[in-house]
Amino acid sequence: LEPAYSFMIRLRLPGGDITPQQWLGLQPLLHENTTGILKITTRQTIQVHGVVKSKLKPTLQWFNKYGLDTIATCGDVNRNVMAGSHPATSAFHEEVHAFAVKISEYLRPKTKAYTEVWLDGERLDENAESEPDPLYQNRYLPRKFKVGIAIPPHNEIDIFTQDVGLIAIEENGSLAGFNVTVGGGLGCTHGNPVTYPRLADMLGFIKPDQVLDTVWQIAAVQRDNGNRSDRRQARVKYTIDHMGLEAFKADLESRLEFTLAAPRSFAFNSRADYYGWLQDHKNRWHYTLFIENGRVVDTPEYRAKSALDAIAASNLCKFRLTGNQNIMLLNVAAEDKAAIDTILESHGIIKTQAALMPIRTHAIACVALPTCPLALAEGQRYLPELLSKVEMLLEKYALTQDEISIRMTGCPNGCGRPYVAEIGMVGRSVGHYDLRLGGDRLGYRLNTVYKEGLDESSILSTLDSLLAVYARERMEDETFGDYCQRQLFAQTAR
Ligand code: SRM
Ligand code: SF4
Repeated sequence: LEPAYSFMIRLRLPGGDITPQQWLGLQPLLHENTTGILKITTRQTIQVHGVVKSKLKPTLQWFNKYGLDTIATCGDVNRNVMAGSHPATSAFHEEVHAFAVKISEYLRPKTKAYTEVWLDGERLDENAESEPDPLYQNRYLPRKFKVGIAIPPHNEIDIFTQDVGLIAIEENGSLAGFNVTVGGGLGCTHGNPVTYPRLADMLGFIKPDQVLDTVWQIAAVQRDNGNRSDRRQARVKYTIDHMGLEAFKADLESRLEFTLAAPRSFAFNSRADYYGWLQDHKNRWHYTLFIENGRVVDTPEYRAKSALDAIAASNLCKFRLTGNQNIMLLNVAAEDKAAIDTILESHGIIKTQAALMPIRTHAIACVALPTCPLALAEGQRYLPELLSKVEMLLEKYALTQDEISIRMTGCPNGCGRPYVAEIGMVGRSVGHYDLRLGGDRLGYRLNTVYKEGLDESSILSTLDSLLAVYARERMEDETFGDYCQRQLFAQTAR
């Protein structure tokens, strides 16, 4: 006998793409081997929980049958590569989005252990030397490593929170290259000031054919310089703060056959998903479906899971997961829109989604309790309920259409990226959160702790007072985050 271990499993889905066939293929497995709930994560992939040890191997074999794997979705390696999801953001969206798969493959650990252990692949000779891996060698990276690609003007992936960010730059209607950012990261520990959330620095500009080398070599700089004795100081952000940005860049350029050019100009104008139908430059249609905190479930009014299963069965579109934990129905031909609309309508999606306030559809919460072993407080199980009370405050002050970004995590690790929200709530203990305010709407600025360890009534009374004055005194087009920054923190920042 041994303890009843059960596992969370995450798929590798660079850029969030999953085919309808793969989606359908996962469904019987969900019921047989997991808690039955498919969870869309903040890095555009899928997690399942509750896989008991004896079901691990059959589950991974099942994934393999549908061309899916879980390689490098956890551990000190390059994680799921994110990329702005909406094709309507740019005429060269597809060209840029494709880099997610290329980077994921290029930085994927080359070991065949996955095949050997889980897929009954050919066993390695016991006496063989360890498998060579040019990037991870025999030691992997000091810590997890995250790469994201933003396609302006949309910053859905929160580019400045990624270890490595690539911002696509358009010039004369085509892709000129990418601005490269380094050193974003959010995790920290309560009471440990040497850990902190940090926004990335701008490193320079590269051409499209320099992307793979650049990202690979940044990982190599981190491999060789990152802190291997203290995991709390091991992310790229600390390596940069320790070495200095110039030294980090010099080390990188000494490994490349080119130097980085000066960064080019760009601007973001949105970060939340564009819900409903939107047409792209090729006249294809795309529908974004709201999935609260990424949990794909049916409720009586909003039968999202059944709708998605029916749409997958119709095979009229592709599926793409977004960095805001939602799902897109991609590449719908004009003549197929009506069929999809019928499914969406009959499952309550269109009507219910249209009635939701933007504060809810733009919110993010991490998994937290009961499955996350690091959770100090609730996340996705609680935010929807709290939001109903915040919505009453918005009604009181005629702010129901304000697109305030609110994010909650059950601990300071930052899985729901709460440090770049206008209202961030970070769990301290059961029922208590640090209330962080003053982030901007687009992800350019970190928020600041306003009050520590608040319970629900204190969160609501604090927001009540602030929203009352915001509604009355805000400047034209001023967002709640900018208002809080100006009123609450401008003095301390000076
Ligand atoms: Fe995360 C650890 C869930 C995105 C920072 N994260 C965890 C673990 C695996 C807990 C653990 O180590 O045992 C959580 C699993 C909970 C569960 O029960 O499923 C967990 N993280 C998640 C997800 C599922 C949150 C969600 O609700 O969507 C996201 C999965 C992403 C994916 O598909 O790969 C998730 N995690 C993030 C992000 C956001 C992002 O990547 O854009 C961050 C902040 C950005 C960053 O990395 O700095 C994040 N997770 C962490 C950290 C803190 C890392 C640090 O530098 O300190 C940990 C703890 C750790 O690594 O020691 C962690
Ligand atoms: Fe768990 Fe903390 Fe991440 Fe939430 S933020 S999923 S509580 S590690």
